[in-house]
Amino acid sequence: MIKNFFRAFLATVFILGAIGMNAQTNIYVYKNDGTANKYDLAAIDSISFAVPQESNLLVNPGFEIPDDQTDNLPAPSWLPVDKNWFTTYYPAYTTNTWTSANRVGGGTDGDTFFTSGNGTSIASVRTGTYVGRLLLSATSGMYQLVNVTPGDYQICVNLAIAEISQSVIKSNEAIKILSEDGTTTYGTLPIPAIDRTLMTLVGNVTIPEGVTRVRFQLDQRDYAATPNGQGRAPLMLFDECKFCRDFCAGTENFIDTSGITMPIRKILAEYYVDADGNPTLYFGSAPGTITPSPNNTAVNREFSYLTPGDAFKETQIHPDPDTWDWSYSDPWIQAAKTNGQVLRMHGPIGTQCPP
Ligand SMILES: [Ca+2]
Repeated sequence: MIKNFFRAFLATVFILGAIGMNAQTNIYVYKNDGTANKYDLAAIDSISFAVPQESNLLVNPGFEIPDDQTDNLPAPSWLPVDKNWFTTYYPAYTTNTWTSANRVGGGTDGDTFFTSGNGTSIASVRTGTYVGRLLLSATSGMYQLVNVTPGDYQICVNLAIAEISQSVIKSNEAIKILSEDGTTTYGTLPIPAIDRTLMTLVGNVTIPEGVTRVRFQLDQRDYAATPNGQGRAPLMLFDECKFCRDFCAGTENFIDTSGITMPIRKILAEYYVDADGNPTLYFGSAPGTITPSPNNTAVNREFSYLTPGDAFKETQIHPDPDTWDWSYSDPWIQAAKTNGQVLRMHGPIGTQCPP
């Protein structure tokens, strides 16, 4: 009896000891890159593969509550960036070497932005009726104040840049997470200098201890006093901005711009082939030049299929009953071989050689 009790006592002690030794307050997720994430068990509510509802901290993130299209009344929740912020945040513009970084120029429209609902340049970026718009040739910006707790946040912004022909997209503009007064930078998301392309920018920022409020800011600078107007700001359009704790769910619904620069022939080769790799769709160009142009790099980059305009017609190849002339057609054959293209000959009978 005592023996059994003693055994039970020992077993109990052992179990308690094991629990005591192994009691953990953290859980670790090991990733295949060799790193691991640590989570506090007390802070975990549940673990799931389901994508959680995002909690976008921005109000009016798609600018669907518009302003009054004037310079004076910002859209609800979005505030204009005062022009003095630019000259405080960036070193003053002192020379006309407009290519140097971190300058800010004239900016007579320093605090203007407005929402816009029309114009062909925004058709591809707009969701809903309106987008936020930073003016062409204006130093301008908009921001929201967001209550935060220290930790990791994600930024997601739909962005389109237009009117580059009248301006220069600076390579050092960025979406910013700043202190409430705009003087401290917690994180930036660089804006690529790409014209007329819908971009979805995604980035992360860590809010440090002690910070309870930040400003989520979209801005750009115009360098008015530059040679030949080279420093003019383009038109920037924003829509569906997100600022979320940890990460923004639903980013899979953003349009992925990574493939937009893919040449058409590469898209066809990747997505329009049968099981044996044979093309199921041909998409090409009909160059009007009589001989292939070595400088026609856009055609060769984009198209795997060509129909030369006149080089294979009877007027070139067989201009009279005794003459055969391959001087125009042979270079096309050679160029097509060099560039890996299929040629569809337009001829030999055409409108230039009626019977
Ligand atoms: Ca919108």
